Amino acid sequence: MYHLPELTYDYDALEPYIDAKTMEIHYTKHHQAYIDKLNKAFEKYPDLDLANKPIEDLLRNIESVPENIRTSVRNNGGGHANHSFFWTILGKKSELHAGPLADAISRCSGSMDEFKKEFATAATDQFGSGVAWLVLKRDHSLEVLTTSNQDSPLLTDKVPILGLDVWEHAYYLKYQNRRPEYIMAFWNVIHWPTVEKRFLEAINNEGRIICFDGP
Ligand code: MN3
Repeated sequence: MYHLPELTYDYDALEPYIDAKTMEIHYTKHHQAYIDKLNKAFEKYPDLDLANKPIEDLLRNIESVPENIRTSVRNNGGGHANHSFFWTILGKKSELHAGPLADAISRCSGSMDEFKKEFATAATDQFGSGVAWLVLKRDHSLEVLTTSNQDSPLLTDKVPILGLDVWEHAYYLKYQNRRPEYIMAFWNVIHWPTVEKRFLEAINNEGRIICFDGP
């Protein structure tokens, strides 16, 4: 059985940028619903013991999941993985200090400000529900992209470094239709030490970073 991961901060910790009510509903209702549906799908294949495998592994190897529940694992498993990731990169305002990630972002996007613009544009332009990402690709390039619905970058062998949920359920209570305001607020609640840790793990603490325009 999959379960909700523990939140390491209170629902109101991200106020005023992300309000407590949204956090509570998002975590206890939306995220829980993905988990419930995923567990339900796994019940069809008790012998495969899918619920004891890391969701990241199932998404990376989605073709290994029985076809009958593959769409459910893609959607609900993606929802579980994406939300579990999202909670960890949020926190009280922090700065990205000089270091490997700051260097890579500056080199690949031109500057931190250019990166923020690129990310915000992608998040704003995502049509309908989805998630905006900074990912590390297998060739060690960094890329800003969006996925639709609850598709995980892991489905296409990309490692999430930073992500922003742009489903309306993530912002509608406070921002209604003003998604760009929510995206601007996001920069105030990123826990950069965790983002940098994700990045360093993804490059095995030593990998060379190239930019998608070439190094
Ligand atoms: Mn969500």
